[in-house]
Amino acid sequence: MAMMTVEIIPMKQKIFAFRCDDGQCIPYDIVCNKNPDCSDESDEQHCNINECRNIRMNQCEHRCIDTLTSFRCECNSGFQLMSDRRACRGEEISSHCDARFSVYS
Ligand SMILES: [Ca+2]
Ligand SMILES: [Ca+2]
Repeated sequence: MAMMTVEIIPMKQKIFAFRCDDGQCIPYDIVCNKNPDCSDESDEQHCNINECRNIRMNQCEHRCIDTLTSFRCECNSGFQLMSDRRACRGEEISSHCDARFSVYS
């Protein structure tokens, strides 16, 4: 008889789903498991590459978040990611000042 398994499914399986290039959604934990689960096999492409280690690959202006098959850029608080998914724009904090360059006379 089948046991109820709902209670022991790790939270991440409920939250994260991977969208294949063809639009199909699969659980995140079968991405990059060396078995093609997307009909177009897009879940097994670009696996195990940390684009965030190479600034030339990610070109994120602020922060880079490595994901299994790709990566994404994030911006520091107060900044918004631009439509190129790389650059960040936002309000400069006007009081920002580096104390090392202060001049006392
Ligand atoms: Ca897979
Ligand atoms: Ca990656």
